[in-house]
Amino acid sequence: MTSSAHPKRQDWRDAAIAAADTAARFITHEAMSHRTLTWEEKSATDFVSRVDVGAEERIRDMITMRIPGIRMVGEELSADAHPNEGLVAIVDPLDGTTNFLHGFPNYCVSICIALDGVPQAAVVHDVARGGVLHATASDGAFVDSSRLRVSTTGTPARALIGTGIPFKDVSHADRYLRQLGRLMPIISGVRRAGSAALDLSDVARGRFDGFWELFLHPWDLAAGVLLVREAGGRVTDLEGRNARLAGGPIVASNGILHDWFLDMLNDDAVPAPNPA
Ligand code: 2AM
Ligand code: CA
Repeated sequence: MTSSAHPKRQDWRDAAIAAADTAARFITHEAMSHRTLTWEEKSATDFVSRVDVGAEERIRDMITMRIPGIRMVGEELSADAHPNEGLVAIVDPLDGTTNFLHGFPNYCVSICIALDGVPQAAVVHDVARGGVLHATASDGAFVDSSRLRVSTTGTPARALIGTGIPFKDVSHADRYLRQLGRLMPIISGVRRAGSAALDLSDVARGRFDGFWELFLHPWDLAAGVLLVREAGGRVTDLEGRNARLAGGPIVASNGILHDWFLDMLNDDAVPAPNPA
């Protein structure tokens, strides 16, 4: 156990798995009537429904009952709470709301338990397709009971890269399109599936060799960061510093491709030679 791993982390993981399961059951039930849901606008392209809120209420009730003294940092009910102080549950009750509202089967529940800014336990429950990904600090990452490992791809031409296209703050669009333009001709493919937590999960399970997005909130990234690290990958900002729970730009990879990936994403850097 490293100094950053807390002895209670497995209890916290079990509480997070149970809370995510409760929320997933609720979301699955509500998915049958997704066409009649009211879309409320958080901004012109960012929506929320009573399903997001109902799922977060269920998670909050279970987590605070099972982990006394914990604070919630939740996308819908406590988004302004600070993710870096004390014992917190960083929660996206429905990551991929736009997908959910369209009946596109790529959405999940994401919960990270962190202590003083260090992730201790993480769960990403893949609601539409099934599967519970979980990790505890220093003990590895798993899907159900199978160990997760990042990919071993070291050749950019074979890399499948996930991304999030800016959808709210389009001031990032030019920078993003330059990044995409440099990567597109030399990698195997780019995918934008609409749930950052599932994108990071796909890096952890070796389906994606990398993932980047220019702005993410704490609840989009917290659980996925621990999954990728515990599966042997790397998660940083665009400068290569460890990704922070407070949010911002994010670059995740299998580790082997990371320095090359950072070079490709930075405007002023000369792309490194092919690492293969
Ligand atoms: P959400 O569904 O929890 O809001 C990063 O792309 C994140 O942005 C996604 O995980 C998703 O989280 C959120 N998001 C909100 N609106 C979006 C949109 N119109 N397209 C893509 N992602 C969106
Ligand atoms: Ca959400």
